[in-house]
Amino acid sequence: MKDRSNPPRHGSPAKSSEARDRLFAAPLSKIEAFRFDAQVAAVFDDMIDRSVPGYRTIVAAIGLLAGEIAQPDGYCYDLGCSLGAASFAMAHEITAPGCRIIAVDNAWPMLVRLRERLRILAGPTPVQPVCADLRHVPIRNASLVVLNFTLQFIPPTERLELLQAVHEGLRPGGGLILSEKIALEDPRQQAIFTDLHHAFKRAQGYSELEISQKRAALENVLIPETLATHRGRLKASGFSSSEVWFQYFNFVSLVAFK
Ligand code: GEK
Repeated sequence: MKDRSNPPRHGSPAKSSEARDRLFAAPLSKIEAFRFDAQVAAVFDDMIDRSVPGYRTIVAAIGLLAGEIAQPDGYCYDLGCSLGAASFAMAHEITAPGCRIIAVDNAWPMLVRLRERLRILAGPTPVQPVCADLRHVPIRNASLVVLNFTLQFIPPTERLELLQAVHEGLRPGGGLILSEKIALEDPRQQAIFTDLHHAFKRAQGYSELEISQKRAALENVLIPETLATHRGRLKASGFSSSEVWFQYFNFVSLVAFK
């Protein structure tokens, strides 16, 4: 058990320094499929904070979970790291000696900004940015793997193979943190949770137009699955246990152990 006497530190810069997400504010004649390009990277902190209920809480808790789970001289992988929020949270909370965080994303504009942040926000555990498709990154000697709202962007037919590779690369007792937007089994619940998520976004200052255009852009790009599907796949990948540690409407985070 680690010493908790130090005050918590969070891996994101102050909210006031962020650019405001207005990417879907004006009417678009054609809605292109959503891509993690330079425009998105420039407003990403604000976009994810105002779109994913509980995002900051999840990121801070990933740091705490990493403090518990990371083993000495092991790697921690942050797959689909974007601007590195989870990596920075882990870097500040891991006390096990000799750890290294491998922060992977295939969006170059995200990695460029992450590298800039590393100069200011680096924590005691080193973070190594890697620009690559996470499906081609070998996972080895890992004590923790984080997929924080990333698996949902991988085609469903490739998800089992990816989780099997993650399981294979984990040391005994290693953990996976999996956060996802989920689909609900019951159509009524699906409708209610969708409405609640949109109400959350309206409360964050997004207009109806922004909400509907972003939703259309994410269609067939972000593919949610039910909690039962995720848990079944974790089991099929070899994980001995999985638990939900966070849920806010249709946004869930699980921790699974090898
Ligand atoms: C956070 N985890 O702030 N290979 C590598 N990266 C990928 C791939 C892939 N095949 N597919 C998508 N990505 C972050 C938030 S965002 C979630 C994760 C969201 C990357 C993509 O470029 C993007 O940066 C990230 O996964 C998803 O804790 O925007 O809802």
